[in-house]
Amino acid sequence: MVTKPDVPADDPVKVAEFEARIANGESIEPKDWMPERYRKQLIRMMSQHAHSEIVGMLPEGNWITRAPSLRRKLSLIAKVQDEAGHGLYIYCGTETLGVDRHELVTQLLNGTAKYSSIFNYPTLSWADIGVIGWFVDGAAIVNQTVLAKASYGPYARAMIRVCKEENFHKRQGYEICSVLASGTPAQKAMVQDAVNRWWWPSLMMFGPSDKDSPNSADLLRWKIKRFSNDELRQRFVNLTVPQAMAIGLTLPDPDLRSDESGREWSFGEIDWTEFFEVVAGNGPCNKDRLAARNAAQNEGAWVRDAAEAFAAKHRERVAGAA
Ligand code: FAQ
Repeated sequence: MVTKPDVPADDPVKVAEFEARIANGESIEPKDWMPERYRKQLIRMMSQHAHSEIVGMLPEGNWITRAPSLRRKLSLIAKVQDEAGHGLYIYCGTETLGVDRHELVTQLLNGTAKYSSIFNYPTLSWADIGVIGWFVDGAAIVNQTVLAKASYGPYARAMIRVCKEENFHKRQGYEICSVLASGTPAQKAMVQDAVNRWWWPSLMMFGPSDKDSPNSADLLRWKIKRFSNDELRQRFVNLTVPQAMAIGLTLPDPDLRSDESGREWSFGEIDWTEFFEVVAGNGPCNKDRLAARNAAQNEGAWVRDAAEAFAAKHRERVAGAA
C-alpha cells in the first residue's frame, strides 16, 4: 500500500500515547487529543460517506412515483427517508471533528467532494430498486458492520443504528428481487438485466484494490478500518453468490468459481478504468446527480431565509424583553 504524507508531523510522545490507546481497543472521543492526520482522514472518509447517503437518495427517489403498489411505495419512501437520516447523522458526527457542515455541503455542490461511485449509475427499471437494496445496501452492511467497531466513537456509534436500518433495506430489496425472479418470464428477465448491470459497480463500492488504496495504511493502523477493501469485497461476494443461486439468478461473471468448501468464491477482474472514470466525474449520471443536489439547494433557499428571519425576530424579542 502507498501512503499520502501531506499533513505535518505531531508531537511524537502524544502520538505514541494515542497509538497505545488504539492498540488497547479504547474509543477515541471528540475532545480527546488525536493526530492531525487521524482527524483529517476521518473528516475525509466520514464526509464522503455522508455525501453518499444524500446523493444515494436520488437513484431510488426517481422510482417513488412509479412503485408498482401502495405497499412498495410506502416502503421505498421510508427507505429513501432513512438514507437522508443517515446522511444528516454522519454530517453531525463529522462536525464533532471541528469541521463546519456547510463547508462540506459546499464541496459536494461544487463538485470537489467525492461520494460513492455506485450512485452515478441510472435506475432503468423497477427491478433496479430491488437490486440496489440487495446489492448496494448489502455491500454497505458488509462495510459498515465493521465500521461499527471503528476507533472513533461518534462514527462507530452512528454505524450501529445505520446498519440496523440498512438491514431492513437489504431484506426489502432481496424480497423485491425474489418476487420478480419467480414471476412471469418478462419479470424474471427484468430482474436478471438489473443484476447484470449492478453487479460490477457494486463490487467497485469497496474501493480500489489494496495495492492502489492510498488511505488504507493509515486507516488500518488506527483501526478506523478493520479489514482492507479487497477483504470486504471478498466477504460480499461470498455472501451474495449463494443468495443469487437461491432465487435462480446468475451473476455476470464467467470466472466465478467456488473452492472445495463451496463458501469461498473467486471472481473475475474488475474494470478499474471504469471505476476511476466514474470517480473522476465521468460516470453515466455524475452531472445529473450534482445538478439535482444544486437544484434542491436553490429551491430550498426560501426555507433557510425564512428560518433565518424567524431566528432574527426571536433574538430581537429576547433582547427587547431583557
Ligand atoms: N466511490 O484509499 P482508498 C451506502 C476514493 S453508503 C468513490 O481505498 P478509503 C448506503 C477514496 O475516497 C456508501 N470514491 O479510500 C446507501 C479515495 O479518494 P481520496 C458509501 C471512492 O477511504 C445504500 C480514493 O478513491 N459508504 O451505500 C470509492 O481507504 C443505498 C482511494 O481509495 C462509505 O462511504 C468509491 N466506491 O476506502 C445509500 C463507507 N472507493 O479521498 C443509499 C465509509 C474509494 O483519497 C442507497 N467509507 N474511493 O481523494 C469507506 O469504507 C471507505 O472510505 C471506502 C474507500 C472503502 C469507500
